[in-house]
Amino acid sequence: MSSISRRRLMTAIAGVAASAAAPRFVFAQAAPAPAAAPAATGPFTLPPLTYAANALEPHIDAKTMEIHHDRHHQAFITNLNNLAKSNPQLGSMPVENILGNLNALDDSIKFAVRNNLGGHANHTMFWEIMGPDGGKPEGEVLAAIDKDLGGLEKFQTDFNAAGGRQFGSGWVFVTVTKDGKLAIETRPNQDNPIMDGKRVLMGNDVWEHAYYLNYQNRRADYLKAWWNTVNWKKISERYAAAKAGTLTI
Ligand code: MN3
Repeated sequence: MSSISRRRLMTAIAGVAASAAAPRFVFAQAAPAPAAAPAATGPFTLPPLTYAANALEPHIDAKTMEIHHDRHHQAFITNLNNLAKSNPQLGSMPVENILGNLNALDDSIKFAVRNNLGGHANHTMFWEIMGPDGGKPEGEVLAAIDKDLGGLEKFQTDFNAAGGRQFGSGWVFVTVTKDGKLAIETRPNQDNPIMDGKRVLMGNDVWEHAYYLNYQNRRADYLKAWWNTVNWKKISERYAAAKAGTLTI
């Protein structure tokens, strides 16, 4: 084979390879972008959802889940990684230890850590205690709901009412003691009962971004529908961890 014909052959092969690769390139471009916010490197990472974004439909729509997880939660992660650049201790301490002792932080970062690490802890818990096919409360958790919160129906009514009363942005939680005692508590903004030395069994996000696309101003409807997304198996695990003293965030 002459060098010229060899070159032609190689050019032809390269052309075939390029055209064969082209659809894959287009496909890769068409794939959903991972996260809207740029992925800053650092000690904090966004925990992936363990279920599809549309898995909680029709109660929480896929678009709300994507924006909430990929943008809102990612923004806390990005901010924390930026804070950790000048305050590396933030990335090496357990989250619950930092949140439980915010006053130990320098005044220059206290407010930012409270909001962003609080937001990270709240949303990490939130994704974890939701999921498709979440079952029903049973065993020790149900016994505690009966004993401390007046039974499942009263608990859900009271929890929804507390979430509805939370003015502006915030969360409604169920706290759990080491003895397994439950209580409904609300917090504004991204505050978390960990900041008061407590532990959270479960909680619902009542910021408008959690429901506005689908429910607009109807927070009460969102609070009611949200129960269909609760993963009771995971909540039972958290309850057992709380009693064992191993529940973190
Ligand atoms: Mn939120």
